[in-house]
Amino acid sequence: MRPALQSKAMTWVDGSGNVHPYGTILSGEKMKPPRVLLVNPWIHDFVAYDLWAKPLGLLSIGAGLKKLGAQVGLVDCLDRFHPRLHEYLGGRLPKSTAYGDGHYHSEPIRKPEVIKNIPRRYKRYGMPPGLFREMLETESPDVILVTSGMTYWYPGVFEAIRLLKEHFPRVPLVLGGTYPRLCPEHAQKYSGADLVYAGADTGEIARLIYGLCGTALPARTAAVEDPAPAYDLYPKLGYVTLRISSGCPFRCSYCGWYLLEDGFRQVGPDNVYKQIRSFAARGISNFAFYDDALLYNAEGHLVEILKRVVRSGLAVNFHTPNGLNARYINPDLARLLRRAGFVNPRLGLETASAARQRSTGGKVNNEEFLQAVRFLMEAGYKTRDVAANILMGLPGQPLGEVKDSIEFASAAGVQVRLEEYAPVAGTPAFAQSGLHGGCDPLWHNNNAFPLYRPEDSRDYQKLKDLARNLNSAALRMAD
Ligand code: B12
Repeated sequence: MRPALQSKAMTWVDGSGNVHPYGTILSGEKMKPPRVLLVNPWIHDFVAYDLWAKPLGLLSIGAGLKKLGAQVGLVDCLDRFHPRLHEYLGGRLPKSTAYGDGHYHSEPIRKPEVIKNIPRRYKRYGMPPGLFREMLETESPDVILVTSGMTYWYPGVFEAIRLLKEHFPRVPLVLGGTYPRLCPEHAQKYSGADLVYAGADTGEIARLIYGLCGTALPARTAAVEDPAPAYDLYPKLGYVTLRISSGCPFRCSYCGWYLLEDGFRQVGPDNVYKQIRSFAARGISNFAFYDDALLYNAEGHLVEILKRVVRSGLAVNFHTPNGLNARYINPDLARLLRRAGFVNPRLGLETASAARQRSTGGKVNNEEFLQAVRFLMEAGYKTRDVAANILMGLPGQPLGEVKDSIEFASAAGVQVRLEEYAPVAGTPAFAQSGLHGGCDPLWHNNNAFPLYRPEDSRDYQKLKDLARNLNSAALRMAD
């Protein structure tokens, strides 16, 4: 796990250009609680879809700061449900599906130089910048916290930082989230933030924020450890995302969770159930789990939560965009998932090659996958409900292997979701991807992959077509 080096080893620059050593910001005497503005920036990408995406880290920080007494505001460029966005765009806003996921508003923008040869349109996903500026008019923060998602979304982060700096030139701006955690040097050098924070310690973040504002930190700092995300900052919620564990017991060669988190921890079942119940009481019926290993130790954790959900008769839907580990699905769990409201379970198969399953970490094998599909079908799921995630473009992976994997998953009677491999800097697979640590993070984009493996790019399309055709055929057969 990386230390939060960028916060400790650096200086920070205030709005007037004065440089301060980091140590000088951690004490303060003012008693007035700070006003904190949280910002979730736009996505700049070839494609983006709101698959139940919420900035959970930023919302947890917001919740902790609120508990300490800070005044916290939020501008979420990706909030598709904001009443002002609907006013601003009128009928031009794409509609959500019945489950709350949906397309963002988007506007074409110029492609960054590095990826200019990718023959696809590049867009800004999220609210129009005009509305962003309007929203800033009513804010007067003492400090601004900007989060970030994927490393290759940094251009949207930079755009937000630029506009925030234009509007609030004297307010210290801190950048955190996945991008600076995986690419701290890049963020430090190019982001324009006054301070780049590359850690995830909510207590340290609270001390940092209070220090930056020159405010004395209240004694009750324990309140900021792992607080439930501040969803109350949203005027309207279409769904809620939950992360009820951190870390993962596996260490797959293509995944970088261990660069971001220490060990494996689960949130107590009672706590999770109460959160679900309280959101359900406020009319939320769609919940997406963000966990890397949702079914691990299910007996002592998820099963307890879901039994309470079923017992209390909550009419809710659960979604698993991150994929479930088939190894842990048994007949009882399959029935419980269905009864509790898991509508479209996704299984993370990734590849059907036994050799690659072993060499990438051994999280699941084909027998376990087939068995899980059988249990899910026996529990009442149909072909259209269940999907298998297949990875395409892993370093050294022949395309024939992807084809075999698509056919294998389809023959098992589920839908196939083809995911392009996204290289995560610092992982063993990244080292084999042909990219180097110092490369522009835009190359981490799964859509940029065909550019550095151009010899394969035509075949990628063929594989996508194959998956689509097999999916339709499977649906026709099932009808
Ligand atoms: C949930 C999740 C998703 C969700 C939603 C992502 C989203 N848009 O929000 C879904 C399932 C959709 C998803 C999809 C993908 N994901 Co994903 N995902 C995750 C996951 C599991 C958790 C992220 C999370 O919410 N963490 C919880 C919060 C609490 O942590 P956090 O946001 O980092 O916040 C903490 C700190 O960063 C800090 N902080 C945050 N903001 C700020 C701000 C300030 C100012 C400060 C001081 C601090 C601070 O404080 C918080 C305190 O704990 C991570 C892995 C992981 N374990 O982190 C991968 C991860 C981010 N995903 C990854 C990948 C590769 C993908 C995909 C490309 C996979 C694929 N090939 O299809 C897709 C594509 C995404 C897309 N185009 O939309 C990679 C990263 C890739 C990259 N280059 O950045 C990760 C690291 C996993 C991996 N494979 O290694 N993902």
